[in-house]
Amino acid sequence: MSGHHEPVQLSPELEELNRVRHQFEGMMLEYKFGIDEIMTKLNILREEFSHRNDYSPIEHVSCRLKSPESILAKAVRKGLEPTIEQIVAEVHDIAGVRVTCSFISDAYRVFDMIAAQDDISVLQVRDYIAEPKENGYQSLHMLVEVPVFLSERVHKVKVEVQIRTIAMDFWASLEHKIYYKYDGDVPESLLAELRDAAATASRLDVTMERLHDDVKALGTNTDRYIDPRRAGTIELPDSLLRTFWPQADAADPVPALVELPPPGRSEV
Ligand code: 0O2
Repeated sequence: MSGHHEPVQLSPELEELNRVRHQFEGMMLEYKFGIDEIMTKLNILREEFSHRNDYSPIEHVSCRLKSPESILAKAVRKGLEPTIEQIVAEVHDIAGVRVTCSFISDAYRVFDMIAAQDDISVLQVRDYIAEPKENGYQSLHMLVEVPVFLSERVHKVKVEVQIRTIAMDFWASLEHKIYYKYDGDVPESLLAELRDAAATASRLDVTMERLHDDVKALGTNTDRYIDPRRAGTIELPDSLLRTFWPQADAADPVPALVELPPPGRSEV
């Protein structure tokens, strides 16, 4: 028996199918690289804020690559020719990164930090926070282009970054589920409730931001976390200790009647 196999002769149709598959997979890989670049940038910002022990405007970051089925569905919806070139040119949210922030001002802060990076070009901005959609949807969308350094060329990849508050994200996730559950044909009563809920979420965002600003103005640090490795060396301000010791506020605090053990002996 010989170890050599005759090369398998594929039908022209199968060969074409393989060629398109390879091209499509290559395209998806490039979008994945684009996501990787943006995720790295956001994670660097987040870690830098956490290192400074500062308040971070970034609460959470997630990403998704649109599935081939959804890409095709969008291409059909937009009346595109089913070619990779058309898809790349016209479907802008194949690579998606979502940033969740606590407050509306943080969303704009994150936007500015991304837009200010030298290697990023902002291609399009849709500010659904300033101008919510009819259904109540709020979010700040920026379509950016980021260079990806491949072995033989630099490829610029489009990534849609959606920046929103926790309340906006909560609303959008539920609305998205409902929309798909009803296959886009959501009953009017439910749509009205969703609009109401969006208005409530928006009011919550405004109130939370105002409260946060008020607390900031008091100079109270509400954003400090303790690294468990430093638990033994936590700085305990007197004012904080006094709240655990009500007598300390009394005019004549009760002296501690504890007999100290002689030096060198420790009791368990
Ligand atoms: P999925 O499943 O999240 O991927 P464009 O082709 O970019 O000119 P498009 O796609 O309407 O027009 O752009 P837009 O408005 O920037 O929306 C892109 C994405 O934003 C959507 O992608 C959603 O993720 C989100 N989005 C926009 N409007 C709504 C909305 O009313 N409700 C919710 N929940 N999300 C919204 P996909 O492909 O629609 O969905």
